[in-house]
Amino acid sequence: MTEGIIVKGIGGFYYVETANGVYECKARGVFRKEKVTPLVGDNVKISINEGENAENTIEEILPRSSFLLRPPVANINQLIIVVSGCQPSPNTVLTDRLTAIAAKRNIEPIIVLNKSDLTDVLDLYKAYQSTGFRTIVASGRTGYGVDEIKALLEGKISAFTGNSGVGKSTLLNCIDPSLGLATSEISLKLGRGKHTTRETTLHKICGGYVADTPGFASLEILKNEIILKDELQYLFPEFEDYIECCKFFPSCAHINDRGCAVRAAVEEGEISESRYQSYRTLYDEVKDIKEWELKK
Ligand SMILES: Nc1nc2c(ncn2[C@@H]2O[C@H](COP(=O)(O)OP(=O)(O)OP(=O)(O)O)[C@@H](O)[C@H]2O)c(=O)[nH]1
Ligand SMILES: [Mg+2]
Ligand SMILES: [Zn+2]
Repeated sequence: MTEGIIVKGIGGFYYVETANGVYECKARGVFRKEKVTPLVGDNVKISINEGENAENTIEEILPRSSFLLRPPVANINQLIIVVSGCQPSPNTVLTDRLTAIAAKRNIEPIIVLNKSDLTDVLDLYKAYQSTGFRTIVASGRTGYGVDEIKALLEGKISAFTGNSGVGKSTLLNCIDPSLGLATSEISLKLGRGKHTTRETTLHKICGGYVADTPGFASLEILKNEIILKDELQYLFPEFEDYIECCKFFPSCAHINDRGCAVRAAVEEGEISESRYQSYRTLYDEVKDIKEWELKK
């Protein structure tokens, strides 16, 4: 058996990169029965069958260090969340949902504020800088900030994510022009991208692996990653210094004013108002989910 990494999956076929090249494979039927879907980024064992019409098979998926359902990738160390200052306008709730999911899965979120040539991204920069997440101002048009992104890729497996049209593929083309990824103008009338990238593909560049992924639709709701209400606060790292100072700790949900240190920090500008509003939106979504409802 040969070991490799899944770099692409399309219509039931998986493309597995091995030391001897890329093999087109099918997954063993047993994965479907066990409800396991091979993911881009999975390390797998495959059997190679020579000859015409012979099929190569993924026999085993090796243990994952992490995985995400949206974007669908396994074993990434970094989630590079691309936000555009305008066209399409930034969606802070989506961004903050992604940072929370990444934090929960022990994946480092990195915020890239793109299209800085079109608009001032200073307010966004301040909001994310104060979270402690690495925040990079960039432009896929001028190349600004691209070296800073490039420097983070070596030795890592990263995935670019964000709304359709924010410029993920454009930035990747700037990082490595030989990728030649398809990009397209956003629809100015609707103010959103055209879903140009259709599948998740892992590229070996800059001494690491980087996945380009299909963008989210602007109104798409990402609810398939379940977070419990008590853990949500800990997925906002900038809340950490305040949580235990709340008068009703540990039962303060940071929604009501009474003696809440997190709310006081928002009032004083120590915590970004927009991050706090995202926390409230997410809290509203998860407050009725019970631990026993969590699917493994
Ligand atoms: N002005 C400006 N335009 C940009 C920038 N980055 C990307 N664009 C443009 O934005 C449009 C969308 O870029 P894509 O790279 O296709 O966006 P994407 O995030 O890959 O979109 P999907 O594949 O649909 O998810 C293209 O017309 C790009 O030229 C930027 O920094 N500045
Ligand atoms: Mg794209
Ligand atoms: Zn509180």
